[in-house]
Amino acid sequence: MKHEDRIVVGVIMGSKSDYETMRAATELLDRFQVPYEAQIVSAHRTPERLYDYAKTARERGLQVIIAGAGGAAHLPGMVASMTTIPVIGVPIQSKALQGLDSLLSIVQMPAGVPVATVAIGVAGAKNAALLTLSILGLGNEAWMDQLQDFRQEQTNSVLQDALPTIF
Ligand code: RP5
Repeated sequence: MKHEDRIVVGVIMGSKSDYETMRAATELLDRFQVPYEAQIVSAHRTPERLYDYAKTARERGLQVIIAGAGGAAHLPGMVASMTTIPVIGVPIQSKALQGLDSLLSIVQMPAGVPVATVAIGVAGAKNAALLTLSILGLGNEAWMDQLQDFRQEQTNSVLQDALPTIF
């Protein structure tokens, strides 16, 4: 099933090292056949790339941006400050503080510039992709149906789970 040809989602991350986590998002986008682009955009190491990315996102047709960053995780907030496209922030699990630093950096935005912040690590990356589907699904019934099917499969799988017998 083909929904869209043009790229509608941008997946960005502060470092190549974030990909291990962020691939959980891109794998789900692949599964739902969402056309996306993925690249490294660092708030601190490539600030001009960040500026260009955020400033051109809307005219390039992006509808959602998923931004993963760790530590002093300024990427999602800085992108959100320069575009009105929804930005979903994924806190990467940092080594020093296990991602609590990333979470607080991303979630504590000042009123006026929202970032939809998800959980730390792989769970957050997956949910960022699913939330993206929910947003895109508002304008695309086929994607919303696929998301509904995904949820049903998940429910069925849990209903079939059984615990080991305890003697
Ligand atoms: C952040 O610094 C990145 O998002 C990454 O999570 C963290 C560490 O980056 P590396 O030192 O692994 O490149 O900007």
